[in-house]
Amino acid sequence: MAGSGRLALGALQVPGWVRGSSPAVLSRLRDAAVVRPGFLSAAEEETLSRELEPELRRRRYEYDHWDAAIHGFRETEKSRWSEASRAILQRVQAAAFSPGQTLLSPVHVLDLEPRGYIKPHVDSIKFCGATIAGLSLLSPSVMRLVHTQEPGEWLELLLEPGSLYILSPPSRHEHSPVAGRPPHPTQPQPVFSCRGSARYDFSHEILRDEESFFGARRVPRGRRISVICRSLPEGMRPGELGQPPPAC
Ligand SMILES: O=C(O)CCC(=O)C(=O)O
Repeated sequence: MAGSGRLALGALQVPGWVRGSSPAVLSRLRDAAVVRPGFLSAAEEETLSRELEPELRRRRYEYDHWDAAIHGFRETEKSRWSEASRAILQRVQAAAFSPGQTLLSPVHVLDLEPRGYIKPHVDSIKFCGATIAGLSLLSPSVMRLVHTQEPGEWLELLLEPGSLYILSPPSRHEHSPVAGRPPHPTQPQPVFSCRGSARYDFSHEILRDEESFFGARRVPRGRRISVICRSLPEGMRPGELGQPPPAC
C-alpha cells in the first residue's frame, strides 16, 4: 500500500514532486498524472485567494457524512470571475485541455480546513469528463493515487501552493502495456487505453494532516483551496449535467 510504501526502499521519485511504487507505474502515468509546480506566480495566487475568500467565508465547513468523500470542507461553483482570474483560468485551459474538449462551467472551488481531507474515490463518468486540472492555493498537500485492482500500484503528487495538477487519460497515441505492443495498423485504434488511466483505474485522495508525507518528507497541512476545472463528460452537451457532487 502507499502508506507503507513511504518507507519502502523500492519507491521511486521522478521528478521531485511525483513519486511512485515502481518505474512501470511512473512510466505508465507519466502523461496521465502531471504536476506543474510554480504554475501560478505569487501575485496570481493572491488574486485568486482574494477573489474567493468572501464567497467561501459565507459558507460553513461540513463534516462527517458517513458516505461523503470529503471531510472538513466548504465549496462553491463559480461562473463569474474577474478579468485577472479569467486570464489565469484560460492559462489552465491551454495547459491542460485539448482544443476539442469542452469545459464544465462553472469552475469548482473546494476549501479544505486544516483537518480536512478527501477520501479515496474514483471520479464518476456521469459527472466528470476525461480531464480534471486543479490549482492548489495556500497549503501544500499530497495527492495519492492507488490502483483500484492492484493496491500495490500507487503514485503520490506533491501539490505545493501555486502548482497545477492534471489528471487525464493517456494520449491517443499510447497503447495498453497489457498488450505489450502497439495495435496492428489495420486494427481500429482506441480513443484511449483505459489501462493506465489515472482517472478511472486509480482512486485519488488528498491526505489528512496526520498522514501527509511525501516519502520521508512531512508535508504539514493547513487550509487548502483548490480551483478545479473539469471537462464535460463524453457525449454530453453543456447544460445537460445535473449538480455534480463535491468530489466527482
Ligand atoms: O481538491 C482537489 O484538488 C481534488 C478534488 C477531487 O478529488 C475531485 O474533484 O475529484
